[in-house]
Amino acid sequence: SLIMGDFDLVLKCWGPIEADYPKNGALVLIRLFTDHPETQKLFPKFVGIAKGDLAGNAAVAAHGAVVLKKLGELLKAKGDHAAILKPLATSHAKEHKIPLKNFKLITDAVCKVMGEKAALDAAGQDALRRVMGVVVADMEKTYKELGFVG
Ligand code: CLN
Repeated sequence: SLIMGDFDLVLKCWGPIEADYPKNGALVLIRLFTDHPETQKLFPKFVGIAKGDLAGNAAVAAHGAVVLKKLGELLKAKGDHAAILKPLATSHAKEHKIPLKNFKLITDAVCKVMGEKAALDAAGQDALRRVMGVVVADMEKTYKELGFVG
């Protein structure tokens, strides 16, 4: 299907990302916090970190690695991701209280970092946006079941 080709297009460029999850994860979070400063406030553990200190912060790199590792699992599941996505949607709705629109913002940050560090071209970035569109639509079902208005 079209979406299956999309997963493959992104996975083709995943190697350089996977090779250093902490470094690339930090780049994604720093890009997100730079482009959309309000998103940094969604992380209680990152609120106090000054812009200039983000790059050298071990906790930022550690969390960036956690995010990219989970994104890698999602991509490799190629849409068969209910078992991965349900707990992720549940924690982000109930514990972290994250409105869904923020997943679009981090998708843009991943596109930029993959473009720069993994040669994900414009078609690949469009594929990643479609993939994340499916992911977020599936998360929305869980958000609604939980009564969280993302
Ligand atoms: Fe997230 C924690 C994966 C986007 C805010 N996030 C986690 C954990 C992940 C994870 C695994 C730890 C386990 C858990 O709580 O569940 N997050 C992802 C993935 C994406 C993602 C994959 C999208 C690609 N997360 C987001 C944002 C949102 C956010 C939409 C704000 C901006 S980007 N996530 C959190 C917060 C935590 C968290 C606040 C808890 C961090 C902590 O205090 O340890």
